[in-house]
Amino acid sequence: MDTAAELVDALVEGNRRALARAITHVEADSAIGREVLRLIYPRTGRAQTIGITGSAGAGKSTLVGALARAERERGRTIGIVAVDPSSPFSHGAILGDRIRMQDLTSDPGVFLRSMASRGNLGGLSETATGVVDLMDAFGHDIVLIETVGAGQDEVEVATTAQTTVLVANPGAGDEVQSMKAGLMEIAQIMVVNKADLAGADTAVAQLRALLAIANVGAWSPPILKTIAKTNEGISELVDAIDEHQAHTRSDEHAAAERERHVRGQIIALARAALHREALEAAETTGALDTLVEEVASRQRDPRSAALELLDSLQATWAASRSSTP
Ligand SMILES: Nc1nc2c(ncn2[C@@H]2O[C@H](COP(=O)(O)OP(=O)(O)OP(=O)(O)O)[C@@H](O)[C@H]2O)c(=O)[nH]1
Ligand SMILES: [Mg+2]
Repeated sequence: MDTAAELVDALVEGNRRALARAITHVEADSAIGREVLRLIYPRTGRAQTIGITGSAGAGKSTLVGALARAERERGRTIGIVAVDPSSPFSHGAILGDRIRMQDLTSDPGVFLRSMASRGNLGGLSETATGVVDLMDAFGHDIVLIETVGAGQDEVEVATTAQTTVLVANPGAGDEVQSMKAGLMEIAQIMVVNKADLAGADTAVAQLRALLAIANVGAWSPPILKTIAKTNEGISELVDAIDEHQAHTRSDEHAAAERERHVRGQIIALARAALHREALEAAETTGALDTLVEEVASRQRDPRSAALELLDSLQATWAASRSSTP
């Protein structure tokens, strides 16, 4: 399994070692990893891809674990991608996730992979989207992606899934209030988790009010209450996900949904690539250093320096892209 083609052959046969290896290549952004992604893309699109996003501690991992168990009960296989927040608590979070998902990791129908968002210079979307494609091509029925909806990057990762589930909590009134209508528009399903705590119905009502002014399309997002810790509402959540998936695949909406999904992916990947390539080029050409001096000495304003940087990097980008097939 040393060439991309060999890895792909083994992976689509359901070889877990090949999947693990391919993921490692994609994370390293190696030439083999890129080739694998190119080769497997035509074999993707079968899995339900589901993004789970929301603020830190909302219960996303608990929900992912509960969802995974419920999906297993329905006889479906699952790939899980957990994007670890780059917070000081990240090690604790990963450890917590391991414990919450321990029983799942011994199940051959489940493949779990955590990845760090820290140190991923604009590469998080690229890596996570690639790993989702690998899990899809491997033959998983469901691919779950957990990200903290903190930064643009994380939100984008979640929204490159076909179905995005936004997780909120009761009592977090301010949080719900501050959820801009824009954030509502990325979600196809809203969940108020920790519904065992006071204020769940208020949170639902607040979300409903926000939804009323949000610009949603043909699909009207349901708002569900869950207690992930005790599996309450999970079966309803699986049903809602299935309904949205049926909607995205229905004759009437499939073309528009596919376009929405792919458009989100292309924009996320372009933004990530732009970010990464710009920073790399700025480092290697020294263009940034010159501008830093000019701005620091007030010979130039930062905004025009940023535009100048983009201009000067265009040629470098074109050259670097044409040299990597
Ligand atoms: N009361 C209550 N607590 C819950 C529920 N679901 C999860 N929790 C608790 O909330 C805490 C955070 O849960 P996680 O699943 O780690 O949350 P998370 O959103 O994945 O957290 P990060 O990945 O660190 O952002 C844990 O102590 C869970 O036991 C619930 O339905 N009710
Ligand atoms: Mg988590």
